[in-house]
Amino acid sequence: MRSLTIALALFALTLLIGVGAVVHADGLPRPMIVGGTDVPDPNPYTYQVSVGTANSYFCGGSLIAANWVLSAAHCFVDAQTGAVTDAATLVVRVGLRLQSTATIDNNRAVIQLITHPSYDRATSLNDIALLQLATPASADWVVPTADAANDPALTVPGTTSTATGWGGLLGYDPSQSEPTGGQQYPDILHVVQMPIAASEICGINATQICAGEVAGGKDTCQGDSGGPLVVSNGPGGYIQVGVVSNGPGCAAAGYYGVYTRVGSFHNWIATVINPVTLLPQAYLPLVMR
Ligand code: 4AZ
Repeated sequence: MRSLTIALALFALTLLIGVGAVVHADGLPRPMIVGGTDVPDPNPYTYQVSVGTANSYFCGGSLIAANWVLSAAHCFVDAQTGAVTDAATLVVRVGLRLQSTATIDNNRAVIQLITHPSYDRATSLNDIALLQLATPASADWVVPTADAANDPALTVPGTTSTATGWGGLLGYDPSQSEPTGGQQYPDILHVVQMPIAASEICGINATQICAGEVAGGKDTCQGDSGGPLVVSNGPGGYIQVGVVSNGPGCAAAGYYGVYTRVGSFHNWIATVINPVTLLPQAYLPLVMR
């Protein structure tokens, strides 16, 4: 009887902790990513990585090959000076669900950081970067990426898109630089689903995507940058269509999150990851008669 009571208490506790909204000291539930939920265990978003330094994280990314991570250029380029982060200072964490359970096994050193050569700090255009890992992650964790051919059908306005990250949980208005009382960051990876919005509504460039609810409440936010925006790719699968880039405030009504359109950069990604090896040319002797 007692063991059943304990088992029930543990079950109730698991429900409280494991399901969606975290109840805070003031007794009020708070939204997550903004407006999302904790990812389940096991984590279905195996492609999600955390990008940071030895003891912190500041951005997300995705495994697009066992040893290549797709992320955002603005994660690595100083907004004032344009200086690019030294790849040697970076640590990518793979196979992570809880930041607090990260061990040395999750860590990957970065041997190459390539920010897009046309990344523009003023306009946020071409906000995309690639990181080559010193040791590969599991090939099973990789997410396929959109290309120029399939991108239009995958990103039709109204399509449900999914974003994941350990970024800020609290939305705020574009007139603010952060939520009143400060931002809160989760230990558990969060996920949110939002419709892709029409480009004309957001006033974005053709190489960007915007997503979110017109009423607000669901969005990516600071710390989610560089992370993936995916859409369904048949049963159980995903395909990455966006990289978290920027947006006015977070989850405010009438505003949308802005994502780098992955399909627009497929050729750049392909050339960086798989450079064409130029074979030495063989010339036939010119025979004069
Ligand atoms: C950022 O600064 C950022 N609401 C990321 C996403 C969004 C806004 C800002 C989208 O990293």
